[in-house]
Amino acid sequence: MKRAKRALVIATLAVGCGLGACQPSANQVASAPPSNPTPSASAPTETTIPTYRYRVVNTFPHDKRAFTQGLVFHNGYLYEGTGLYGESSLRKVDLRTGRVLRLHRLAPEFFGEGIAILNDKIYQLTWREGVCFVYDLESFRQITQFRYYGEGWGLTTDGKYLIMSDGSDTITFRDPETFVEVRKIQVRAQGKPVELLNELEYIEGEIWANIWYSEMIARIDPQTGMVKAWVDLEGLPVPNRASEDVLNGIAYDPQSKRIFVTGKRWGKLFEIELVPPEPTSKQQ
Ligand SMILES: [Ca+2]
Repeated sequence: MKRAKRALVIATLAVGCGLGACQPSANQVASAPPSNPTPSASAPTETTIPTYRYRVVNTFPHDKRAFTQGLVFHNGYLYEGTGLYGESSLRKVDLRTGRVLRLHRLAPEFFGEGIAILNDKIYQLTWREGVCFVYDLESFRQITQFRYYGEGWGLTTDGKYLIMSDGSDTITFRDPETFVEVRKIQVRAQGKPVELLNELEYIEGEIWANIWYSEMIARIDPQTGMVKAWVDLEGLPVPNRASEDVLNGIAYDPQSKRIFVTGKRWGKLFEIELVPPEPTSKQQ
């Protein structure tokens, strides 16, 4: 279950401190970009990575039972993949009402993960089952499935390749016809690995990635893997939020340039606009 992942991240933060500075809790991870530790005399003098904040433009209802693992906006509708064994699903959702318009339930032995839409097909990863399901966009009928090695976390597309995360600092590009790996990038912020990359979205030539168990989104250069900017989403007004109900859903409407975010079992989905950092202010 995902609780195992939580134990893993706490262990990583407590022991490995692999994200830059040792962070004892998820909240504290959220309060500071993991790769923007306080500069010290010995720190390399690299350009500081800017941290964007946000403004909520619209708020929409979201199914509190949806353990969101993948989110896409396509031709006027939201598509969502949800997780947990026995509860995983693929959904077509009306943005305004949150109503589920089409639903496909995964067999109980599959834990659904990220989704992407490419060439009128929906791709859906599974966490530890090593299977990517491929469905017809309109009918949700399964067309085929692919096998892969390792875990499946986030999925998106640049219009040519499928782009996949697995919880590490690695993102792989895959051929949508075969799911064969074409290339991979290692995600780095100021030279340090950025791990726990989760739900993905390709936005205007960048890969956006939720950092699991934090409120941070990394904006990644798809060629080099370098983090170009952070988006700090701490403080989104999510009612009745439990500890596992983490930020985990980014969708983008390229027609209207709208950005949507939500999380696991959040009762709300937010349309946000970015607020750039003050040019003269010190980074948080
Ligand atoms: Ca997404």
